[in-house]
Amino acid sequence: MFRYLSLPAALLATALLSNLAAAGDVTKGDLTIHKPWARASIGQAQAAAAYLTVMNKGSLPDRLVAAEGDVANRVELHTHMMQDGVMKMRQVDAIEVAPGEPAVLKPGGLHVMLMGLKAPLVEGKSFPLTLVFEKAGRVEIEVPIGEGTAMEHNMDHGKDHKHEKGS
Ligand SMILES: [Cu+2]
Repeated sequence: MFRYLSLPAALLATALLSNLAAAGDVTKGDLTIHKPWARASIGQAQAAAAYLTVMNKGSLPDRLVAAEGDVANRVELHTHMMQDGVMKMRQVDAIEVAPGEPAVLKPGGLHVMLMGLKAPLVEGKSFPLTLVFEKAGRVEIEVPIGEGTAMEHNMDHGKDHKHEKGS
């Protein structure tokens, strides 16, 4: 049983490792910015969000204190939190990046908020963003647009292979 399962597990591990070295990752000092992405904006939407993971290989904590970019009039660090039973977004002063504890910015959680988009975010394109860390300083990244939608789609399929239809 174990041997039967071990091959797919090994393949999955290989896939995860190659994902971790994805093109577009940016490393500065002890920090690696992994898989930045933003969802394509819809119609005349004025706001959007960018997501990414920050990994810290060092021994000291760092903090993401700001994000800057020409893509929008205002770029802020946000989180989601429940308030009176309603999920709301709130600006945060900083996002901690502790050693060995990746800071994950993702839909429904921490994110880089883009308010007042200067142009729609078009799938397949990308935009530059500057992350400002307390210790590592400024890190320039390029944020692909639309990739995350496809990624989530694949993940949904991975969780449910049955595709059962109700009768
Ligand atoms: Cu927000």
